[in-house]
Amino acid sequence: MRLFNLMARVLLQQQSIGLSYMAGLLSPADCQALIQIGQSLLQPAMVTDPDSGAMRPDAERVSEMAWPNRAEHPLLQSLSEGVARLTGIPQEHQEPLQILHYRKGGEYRPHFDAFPEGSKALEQGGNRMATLILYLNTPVSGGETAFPELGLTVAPLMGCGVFFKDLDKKRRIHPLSLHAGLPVTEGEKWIATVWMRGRPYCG
Ligand SMILES: O=C(O)CCC(=O)C(=O)O
Repeated sequence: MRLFNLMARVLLQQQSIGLSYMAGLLSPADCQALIQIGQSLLQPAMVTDPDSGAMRPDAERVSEMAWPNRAEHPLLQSLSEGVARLTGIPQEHQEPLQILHYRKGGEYRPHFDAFPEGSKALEQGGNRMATLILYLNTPVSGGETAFPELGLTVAPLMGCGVFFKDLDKKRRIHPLSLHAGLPVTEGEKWIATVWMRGRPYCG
């Protein structure tokens, strides 16, 4: 993988879902700027309903989210180009970057990012093939991203990120990609998530 910041380095890899946990992807200034963009647009977090493809609230997801328009923020444009270079997945396959804010107690319970067969959401560019979670701050405690089927937990450290594949070789939901944002036990947590589809995104 090519990293979008020359200072970045891979800290941990896990072959079965092509997971890479990387440090130094974003500078502290970029993290702060992304948080500021998010702060101005926050709304209660929702999920993509697999049946309808529309957004809806979900008790599994206790956080607030922002979906900023890439065209309005040069930083989001360069981040999107960097993500395409990093992952080797064309920029057009990316869903718009999502900024998430968890307060103390906030969490995202175990879930898959890919959609089940027959889901209406698949019409928006095929399934989610990969996820990149970027950590924009370091919570005081808690807020790790856990992969329960892999027995793996990665720390939410400012500027770090975790990339993994959501589908297996037969393009079915990869059972090992189950993941969760563990409860933030002190402080707050900010992340930016990029989901990449199998074809150009048309949501
Ligand atoms: O907050 C986290 O660490 C996980 C976020 C997540 O699972 C997602 O955005 O799909």
